[in-house]
Amino acid sequence: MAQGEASAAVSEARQWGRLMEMASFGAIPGDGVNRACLTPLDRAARRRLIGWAQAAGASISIDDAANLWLRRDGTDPTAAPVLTGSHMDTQPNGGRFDGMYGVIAGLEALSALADAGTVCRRPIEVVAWTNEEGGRFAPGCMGSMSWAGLHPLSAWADVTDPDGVRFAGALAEHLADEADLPRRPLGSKPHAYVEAHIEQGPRLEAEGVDIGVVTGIQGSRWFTVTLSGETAHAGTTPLALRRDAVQDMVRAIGALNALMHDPKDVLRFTVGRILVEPNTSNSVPSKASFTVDFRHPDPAVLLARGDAIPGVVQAAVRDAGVAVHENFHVLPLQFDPAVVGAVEAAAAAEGVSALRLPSGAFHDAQFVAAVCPTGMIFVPCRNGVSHNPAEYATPAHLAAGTRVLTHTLVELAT
Ligand code: HGY
Ligand code: MN
Ligand code: MN
Repeated sequence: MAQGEASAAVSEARQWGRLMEMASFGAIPGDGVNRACLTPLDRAARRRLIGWAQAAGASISIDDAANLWLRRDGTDPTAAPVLTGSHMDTQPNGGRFDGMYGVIAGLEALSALADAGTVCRRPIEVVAWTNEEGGRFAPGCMGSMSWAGLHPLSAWADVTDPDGVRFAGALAEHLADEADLPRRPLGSKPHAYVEAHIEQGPRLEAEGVDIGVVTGIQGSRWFTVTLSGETAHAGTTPLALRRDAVQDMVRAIGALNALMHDPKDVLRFTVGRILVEPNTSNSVPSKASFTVDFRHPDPAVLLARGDAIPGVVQAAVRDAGVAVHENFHVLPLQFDPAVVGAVEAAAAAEGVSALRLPSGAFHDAQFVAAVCPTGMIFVPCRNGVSHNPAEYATPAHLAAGTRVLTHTLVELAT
């Protein structure tokens, strides 16, 4: 049977070697990786991926969002392709597997199909989505959201990175550097999408299970809160006369902690990035901004508590001006039952243990699901750690995930 022949051709060693080579593009101490989107490091890693893909007989293309596409033709060129993939960009203090595993697993599936001489009816495509992490340019998932027609690329043109580089400029520079690659339109209609990813949580490892059959993804909302006060001399200005942006930031975060309190510990609330101006020890801060990353699996809670954020901040602040801007908003999602079932059946056929679970992390799959039936495959990661150089998954678990992915792709491409 084609599914079994192709998955049997998956090479654990080849996949692990490619993952370790990819980790060298932006390696940081502790086995970590810092490879932001639309950078020379990102482009070097993409060129390496393209070389491997071409050796496996795939054709290459990119779209206006710089999403990178690797295609294995099928017997029916008119058939909608089956799609897999993930992202190549990392957190600034990231690991070797978040995102990259799903791209390399897709490449390994193409390599295994080539080795097995398996040609499916439908084409199979692997995509590396642009800027999933949102670490350099917020929000994340710009490549998949624009591809899905959910958000125009132009809306993010003036978003800047920490060095003040505009997204539009970085994208234009990237596309110019990759002008030799065939360009394809932004947007397409695949038959289905399946993304492989490390779990980024502890459950599979704790229960000794090989595969996560992902049922859906919780909702996420991102905000930036900016407080505008007045700078003054730290030694001469009485506190009663100050408009201290940092003191009001502390009041605002304290009030948000109260709003987001959840004794069941289901709700996720994170203040991850803080910027202060003029950021010197002896000047009263005139400006403070902080990010809010708020997540919940229940849409009612996500909407009610998220909508309350501006009012809670406004009520808590005493002296500074306040601006609250929401730049990312995605509701909880359930994946397509047929794709979830195909993943579960593939795990059984491959003889590996599996359990159904939701994803706490967001993924490009959350936006691809607006276009076609979508599902995900998780593999265990050590102690559930991710967004951390210590992120680790074993070669055997990664290969089992890729065999299940390959089996699922062939099943869907028949
Ligand atoms: O933040 C997330 O959930 C994803 O890992 N970028
Ligand atoms: Mn990821
Ligand atoms: Mn991530």
